Amino acid sequence: MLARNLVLDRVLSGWSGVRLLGVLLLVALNWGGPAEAASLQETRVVRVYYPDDAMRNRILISFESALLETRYDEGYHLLEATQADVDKLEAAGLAVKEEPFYQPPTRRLPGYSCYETVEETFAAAQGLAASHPELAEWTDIGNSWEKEAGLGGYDIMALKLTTSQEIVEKPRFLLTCALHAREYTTAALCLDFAEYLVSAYDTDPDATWLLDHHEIHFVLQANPDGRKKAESGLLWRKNTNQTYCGVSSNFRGADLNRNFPFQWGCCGGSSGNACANDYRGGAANSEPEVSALVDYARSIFVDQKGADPTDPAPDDASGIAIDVHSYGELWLWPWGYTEEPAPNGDALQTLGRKLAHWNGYWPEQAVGLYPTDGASDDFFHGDLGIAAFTLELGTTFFEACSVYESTIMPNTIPSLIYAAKVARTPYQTPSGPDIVSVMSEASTALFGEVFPIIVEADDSQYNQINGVEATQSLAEGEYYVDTPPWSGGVAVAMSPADGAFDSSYEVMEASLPTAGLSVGRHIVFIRARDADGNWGAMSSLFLTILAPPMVPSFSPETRVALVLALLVAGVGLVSMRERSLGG
Ligand code: 0X9
Ligand code: ZN
Repeated sequence: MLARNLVLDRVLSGWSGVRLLGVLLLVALNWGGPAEAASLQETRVVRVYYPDDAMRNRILISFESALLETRYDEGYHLLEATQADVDKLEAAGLAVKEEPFYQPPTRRLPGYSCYETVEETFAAAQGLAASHPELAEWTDIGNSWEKEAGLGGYDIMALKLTTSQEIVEKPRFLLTCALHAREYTTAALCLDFAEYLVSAYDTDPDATWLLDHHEIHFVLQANPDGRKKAESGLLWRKNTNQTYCGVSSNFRGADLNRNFPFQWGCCGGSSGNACANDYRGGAANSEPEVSALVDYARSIFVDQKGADPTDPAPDDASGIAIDVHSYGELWLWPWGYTEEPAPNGDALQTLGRKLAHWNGYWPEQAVGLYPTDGASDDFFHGDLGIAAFTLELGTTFFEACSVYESTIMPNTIPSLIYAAKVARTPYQTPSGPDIVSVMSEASTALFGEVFPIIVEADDSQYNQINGVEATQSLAEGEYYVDTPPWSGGVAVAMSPADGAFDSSYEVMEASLPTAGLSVGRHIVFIRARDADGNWGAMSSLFLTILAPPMVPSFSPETRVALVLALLVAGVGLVSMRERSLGG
């Protein structure tokens, strides 16, 4: 409809004779039906301004199929609206404005060169595993619908990053990406994060201990059949299940983010219409893409929660899952199926506000966007007890590479690094302070020297645009050399640089004696505690101990020559002295 309008616009905007011809053409096209009915179907691009988030979400739900983009910063949606739509919006008291210069995104993956195709994503991940077998493993965990049906299709693949370092229990962090096919930025962000971790291992101290002490799992293309459709320029969201809505219909398939086996179809948060964009599928977990994710999640996470939704996971439960979507600039946490907060809701909110600190996204309980049932985050949290989030990246499905590369990726990777840091105890650590920078200038010390550790710690790194997070003064700081507390390391206290722990921001320092350390590279873990007793996330630095300068050693011949030279010099000096005394 939009394309046809643009063509007609161009025809109609010229010389008035052409305009008349255009009108005649329009009438001819609609011959046999009232011209007025046809004009009611005409669409144009309009801005709809919303006064608050509740109205923003209501418009999202009611006009989903007409939605082109959301301009969160400027407070309006862009809709491809009919006159009837405009009348409805204006009757609801909303300001509607023409958008005459709307440029539709070029809906072709080749125009979006920063986004890998399914094949390119798989090749990149396989390449990581081949070039870094000590860090990365690439595994087939199931089939797409088309593969299952014998129609080609794809494997569902998982990339696991960790080192073979022996740690009693490594917490797990799972990222699922591109569950909705058209959300281009999602697989790219996950792949970029994986590539960052592998390339920074052994170079960046945090990336190093994150892979030494954790398992980070990625399903980079969770809906490859659908993604293939989206790569052709279609705004495809669901999988391509041909048994739903007609074998060759472009409306076919199940919404994989409504098919998870937790409160499936419970609460009006999904559709029973097979052609709808939020069709929940024939049964809970009916889609092979979803059952691959469910089985994989159950294989890597220990179930830490009772079956009843009101059973809380223990405070010290471990594990995080982030399902990466677009768009909306949101961090969402369970529940999505009910207005009730999840039993671990306060802790999820604290972590959500912390994750939102880095990329500035809006943190809220998922139902606040609109109700959803059978969504991934409710399953990961409700079934397994892990901390689960939906991350909505950016402001449109086919996001320009310039936006992805300049904003989305650099601002969001720090959030993902933070999530990895707290995967051990995601309901506890986010309440604690962060080490925001390491100020020690050197990264080497001579054996036996004292090495000064200086860091900044801050308890208030939360995004507080949606509610206030309590913060406290700092109360304690400590460091560990090579062995962190969870592996039995020994803590050494740090002091406040200004003499007192009395503020939520402190510079902390310590003098690390190096005499007991071996020559070579060490990793120093640093953390701080607030006055409520919450220890925050670890940060780290590399410290290389250099061998002290040696006493020079000489060969026997050189030694003889040196002694002779000294003797000659000594005799010379004595005779000079005697001569001068005698004279
Ligand atoms: O509708 C969805 O599945 C998500 N939005 S999207 O534009 N990526 O399709 C939002 C899901 C929100 N609900 C939960 N996270 N439970
Ligand atoms: Zn999505």
